[in-house]
Amino acid sequence: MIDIRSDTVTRPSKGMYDAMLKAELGDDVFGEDPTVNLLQEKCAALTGKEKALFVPTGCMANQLAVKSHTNPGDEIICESEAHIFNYETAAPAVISQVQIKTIPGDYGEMNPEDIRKHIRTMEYYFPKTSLICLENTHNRAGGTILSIRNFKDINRLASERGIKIHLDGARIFNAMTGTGISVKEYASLVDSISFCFSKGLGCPVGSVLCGTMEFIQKAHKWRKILGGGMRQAGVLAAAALYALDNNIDRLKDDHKKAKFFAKEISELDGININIEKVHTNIVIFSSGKFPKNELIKLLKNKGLLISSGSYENLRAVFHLDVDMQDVYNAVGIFKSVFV
Ligand code: TLP
Repeated sequence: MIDIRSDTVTRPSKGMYDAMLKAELGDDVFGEDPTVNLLQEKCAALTGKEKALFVPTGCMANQLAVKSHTNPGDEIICESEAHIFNYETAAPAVISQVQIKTIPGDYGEMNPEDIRKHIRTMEYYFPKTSLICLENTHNRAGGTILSIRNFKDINRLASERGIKIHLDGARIFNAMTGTGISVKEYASLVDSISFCFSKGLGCPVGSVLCGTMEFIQKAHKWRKILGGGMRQAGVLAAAALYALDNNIDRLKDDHKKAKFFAKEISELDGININIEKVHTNIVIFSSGKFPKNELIKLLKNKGLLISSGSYENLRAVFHLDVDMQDVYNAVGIFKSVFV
């Protein structure tokens, strides 16, 4: 089976397993796991933030950020297709008791003027706008990269209005690979940033949240409240350290696979895809020829797993466990279904 449902489906490589086996461990709830501590120091340095916190999932990282930046009754601004709004089971309402104002973007990018219009004024009956959340790369928009100009404009607006910015950088290394802009530069334009080890970087588990000392102290407490205190988590942090050293440079190969795949399937009858917007490892498309669930089934019967994207869209995601031969085979399977 060729599995391009997500870049979350990868298994640890031999080198990663070896690193996990060799990890020095301690109890991280006591702050005594040397491998977790090293990973957190590295991530803080990498993002230029004061401190970092290792967490089990990208969802937890995002939700700790929302919780630590806001008070109950606040409003936060997200792009309409953001992961935080669509795929995190209304956690901002449940955990942080905030409401979300969504703003439709252009391939994930919110227009700063639209944001400006939606920042609440001081009337007592309005909620307080306390946080803007960005997502780079943007998953549901198709792994698109937000422009650095957009970051700068939103950063200027947020600073003028005393609003914090959190960046869901689950795939920030894909953005860096696509643009050459460092993670540190992206991070310098936001108050907090999270990223995932369990996506393109190929780890089995793990994400990290970075920000100021004070912010991470709050997030640390909330991680414990949510039951996310992990003990000998160095076994997972070792995988993450291995990934930082070995699996970033190769992301460019995943982008090549995605572009090749997108170009090939764009030529099939009824496939609707904007190949200009395939910036990284995700390909979003729709099919006029088959209803989405039928196409998923037809491809699965021939040995190819793809996932459902938003609305009528389908999604293919390229990662380190599919090689170029798998991509040729995936294209072949598509062609055989679309004859
Ligand atoms: N994304 C998953 C699904 O939840 C859709 C995927 O297969 O792409 N932020 C972004 C931008 C994400 O894409 C994801 C996961 C997360 C956060 C959450 O990460 P986890 O799954 O570790 O909680």
